[in-house]
Amino acid sequence: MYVISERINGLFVSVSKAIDRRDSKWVQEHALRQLECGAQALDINTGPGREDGPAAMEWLVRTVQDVTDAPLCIDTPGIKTMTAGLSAAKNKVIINSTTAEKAKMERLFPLAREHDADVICLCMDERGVPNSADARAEMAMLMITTAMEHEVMPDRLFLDPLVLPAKAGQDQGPKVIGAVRMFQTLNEPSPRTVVGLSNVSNGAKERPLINRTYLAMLMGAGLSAAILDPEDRELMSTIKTAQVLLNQKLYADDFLRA
Ligand code: THG
Repeated sequence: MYVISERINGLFVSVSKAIDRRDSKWVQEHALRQLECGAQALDINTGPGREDGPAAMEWLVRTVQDVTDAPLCIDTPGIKTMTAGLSAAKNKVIINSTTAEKAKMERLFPLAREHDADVICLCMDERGVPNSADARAEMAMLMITTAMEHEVMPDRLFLDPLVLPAKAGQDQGPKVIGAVRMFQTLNEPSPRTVVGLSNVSNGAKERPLINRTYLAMLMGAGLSAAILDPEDRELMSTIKTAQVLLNQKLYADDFLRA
């Protein structure tokens, strides 16, 4: 299970304020703490509605890179902000994300080639999010074939079925799990899969419980990566436990500490 920390994200007010005052120390301490908690990569997102998006992204990428060589998952829908982040990056990068919109793919796959980046392919287009596992798999296949036309091979992709809040549409929960299963049949070897886990509990009570329960289910369906909060200790324990139960890690009586 590849753990990408969700918490360098301007959605969080404390992060947004740290970006505003260009507080390197605050950002660096948080990045290091997330890595100590077990994150293997960091999602980097300057947050919504910023006029200084590209400049803020460039600063954020440089600031984080000054203290770690961990891969950065550059998270923005804006092409200018994405380009600024990629140009500043010297660490390994993951483009987060392209959608199945033709115009986005035509811009982002060439950028991935230019910067030797992996790409998250989000199941969404101008008509919105597909409403079934099948429709998500069909859209994922379109992104795989379009990537290949741009010489971005399937092993550079992460397919994201797009997790939606359970509170807004409970029927989407099993559809996303089904999509994760289907994605793995779309190529040989199986393409990697990723989700933004915390979306599922948006607006709900008991957020950590919902997040860790859903992650265990998704791992059972073969999920390979997740953007999540590594500072949630019970969530990280759930990952280790699921890895033991899925025979991905060796059992020992003290597997949680090991
Ligand atoms: N797929 C991909 N990338 C993504 C997502 C995805 N990036 C963004 C998001 N979804 C994953 N990251 C988050 C980060 C924060 C929250 C949810 C998902 C979150 N934040 C609190 C909120 O909005 O209520 C912030 C509240 C606070 O300030 O504490 O829930 O699906 N590829």
